[in-house]
Amino acid sequence: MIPVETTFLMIKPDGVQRGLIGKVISRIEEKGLRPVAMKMLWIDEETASEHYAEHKGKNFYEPLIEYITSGPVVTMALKGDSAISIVRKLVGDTDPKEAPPGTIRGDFGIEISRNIVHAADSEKSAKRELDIFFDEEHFQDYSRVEEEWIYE
Ligand code: FUP
Repeated sequence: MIPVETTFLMIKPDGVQRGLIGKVISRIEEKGLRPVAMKMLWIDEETASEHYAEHKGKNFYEPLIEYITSGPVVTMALKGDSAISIVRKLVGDTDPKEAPPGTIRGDFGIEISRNIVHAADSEKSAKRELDIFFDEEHFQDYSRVEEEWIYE
């Protein structure tokens, strides 16, 4: 059976400011993943600290919170076969210097503290992060006509 998953992706403030929203979404769509929820918002400190709770106390935590709350972001839920690992591969390594060309961070970024996008790294974090940013009513239940040509 195909392991259909829903993952969480965020275009961070630098991605929005640099006009990369369309390019990031294009890569997701072209790969064949289905956006099932999408929202633009300006994250407050409380939500930022919940989202990045695992990094609290680390030396990059304060600048990270400042960065993620510095402007609007675009959040989305993406559904498809193995969506979590596929999106992590499309996004590339955390440090854009290490991320290979062809990945979002590899093509558009240089510094780790300005790495354009966030993507959930496991089933557990996908669920946790989707719960932070979306309610049940935000998810759209549909399929794309081309899916019968993407999946066998
Ligand atoms: P990722 O899952 O790829 O977003 O990476 P992490 O959860 O490990 O880190 C979250 C964010 O913290 C990264 F997107 C960038 C920032 N970070 C730094 O600024 N410096 C570091 O040394 C590690 C992470």
